[in-house]
Amino acid sequence: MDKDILNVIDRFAIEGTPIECAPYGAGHINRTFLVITDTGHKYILQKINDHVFRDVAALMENIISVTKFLQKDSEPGTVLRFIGTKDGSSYTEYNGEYWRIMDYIEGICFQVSETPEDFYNAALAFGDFQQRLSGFDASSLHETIPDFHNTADRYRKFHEVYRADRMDRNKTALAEIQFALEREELADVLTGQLREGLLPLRVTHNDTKLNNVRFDKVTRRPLALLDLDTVMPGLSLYDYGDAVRCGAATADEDEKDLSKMEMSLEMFEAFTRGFIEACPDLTRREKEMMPMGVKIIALELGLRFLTDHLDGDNYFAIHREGHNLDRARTQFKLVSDIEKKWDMMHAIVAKYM
Ligand code: GN1
Ligand code: MG
Repeated sequence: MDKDILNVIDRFAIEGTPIECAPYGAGHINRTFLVITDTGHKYILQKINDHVFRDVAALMENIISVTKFLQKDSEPGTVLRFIGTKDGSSYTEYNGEYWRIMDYIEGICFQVSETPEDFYNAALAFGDFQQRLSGFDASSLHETIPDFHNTADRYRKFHEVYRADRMDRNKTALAEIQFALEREELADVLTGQLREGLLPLRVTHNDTKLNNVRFDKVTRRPLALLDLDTVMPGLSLYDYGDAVRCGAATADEDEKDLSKMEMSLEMFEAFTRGFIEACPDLTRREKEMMPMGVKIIALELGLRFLTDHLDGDNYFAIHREGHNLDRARTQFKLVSDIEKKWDMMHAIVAKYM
């Protein structure tokens, strides 16, 4: 095992001595390892990406206060539990890098939903998270990534990168740039309604991908939500929209064969039903805007991938040339399919109003 990593682990009050430490998971942002100790305990060790999360102390404060709040009336093992350092901090700085450790939660994650039933169960988990945090003071949270789901601001950054064309890559993505520009008027649809008080500000998870839900291997019921890094004040539609964008999609986020990428209405319905059921707090307007939530989040993520491609891949880790462009294309294909199925999506939501 790497000596520096052992030194880092040694600072935390874990049980046993580490005997194994291996890269783990499919995240794009932090570096994640599974650590096993001689007493059989399993932990997740993460190096926090402080390029993305500029204020690590604020990030950890958010996570600790939300997990403590949720732990109050939860079964053990259903809310992330962070292991403090021996001197009582929730993270440690080592050679200018930031590290934290949490309990490993046994179970499985899905990259793509296998059945509508699984996806309905995921919706119950995300809806329940939303519902339970309606009693939490959103204003006490730090905005760890300012303007994270502010689509208009994502467009502003896109225009900046596109105008500069520093990497000379605009020419590789003309159709995608056109696609994004044609839909720019959508950018402020949800944030505008928030400003006017038509949509409520809530505590949101902000990264509600299916693979951030831990499921029980046997019962396939949701156990816990993972990756609370982006817990911030936000809109329920961002959480709902991102979950559907990811879990109702029929292909992986970086699928190159665009014909495989569609939005499954069956999955859309399963998630919508579960989310509305688990979160009775949702207002009529929030429900009416559900299809818009999915569309805007898919558009926004496609735009983020596209911007990162044009800018030289500084944000999302890539594993092949053009990876972020492929990801952008796949999201935009999903947006097109949502546009085709627009009326059907509204008809489905109406069934559960
Ligand atoms: C990033 O690293 P991961 O997979 O948890 C990103 C999300 C994107 C997602 C797309 C902090 O999440 O916003 O939806 O990639 N997280 C951050 O796969 O930017
Ligand atoms: Mg994640």
